[in-house]
Amino acid sequence: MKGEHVPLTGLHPRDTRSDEERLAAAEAFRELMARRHTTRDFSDKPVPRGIVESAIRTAASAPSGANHQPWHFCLVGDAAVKRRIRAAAEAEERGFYGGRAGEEWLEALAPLGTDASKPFLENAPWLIVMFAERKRADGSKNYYVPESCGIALGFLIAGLHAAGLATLTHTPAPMGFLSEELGRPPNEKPYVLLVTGHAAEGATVPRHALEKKPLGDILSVF
Ligand code: IYR
Repeated sequence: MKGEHVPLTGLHPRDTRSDEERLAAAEAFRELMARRHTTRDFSDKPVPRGIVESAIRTAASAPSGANHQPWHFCLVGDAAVKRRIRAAAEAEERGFYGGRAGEEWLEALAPLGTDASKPFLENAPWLIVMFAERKRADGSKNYYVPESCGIALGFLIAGLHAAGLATLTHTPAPMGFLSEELGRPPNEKPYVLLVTGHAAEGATVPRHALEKKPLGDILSVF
């Protein structure tokens, strides 16, 4: 049975802007997002929790399969918890860089210059650990979980970037230690560890990361 419907009160469909204004708005947003760069050089300058919570609310507004919102966010600012997360992540990463990754993967990572050392897990003021809810707490199904979480993560990164904060999408593999450290239930799987805070003075990014494919390479219009 179809549930109750209410009028659409968002921007649409009464947005009266011209197509020129729409293009200008799309371009302004594109330019804002084009200035986002993943960084691994974080300052330890504190960031008020409210700013990060606002971006998490943006993430939580994302579309999701059957609107089940199959995610949970753990916001970690506590130094001792960050220290334990760093130690566990670096232990996994030493295994990864020490052989588990395989040659092809390590070659792909070479331009980024990453290694098993993850000081930002302690320096940055906030770690946001996003969990994907594979099933609901009562055992019932969720739908399109990775897709839903990916969209929400995109919103989260955009929200933090709009607030002038840098982010690093970190996925130590495997990430099971995060469930343990943060006491999350078995129906949730760690999805990503997003590091956020101010970029350090003199932060750098790999030139390789600035090379985005031109539209002609990624778009086919029919
Ligand atoms: N998780 C590792 C390896 C890594 C993998 C990919 I794919 C990257 O784009 C970057 C890093 C690490 O965080 O170092």
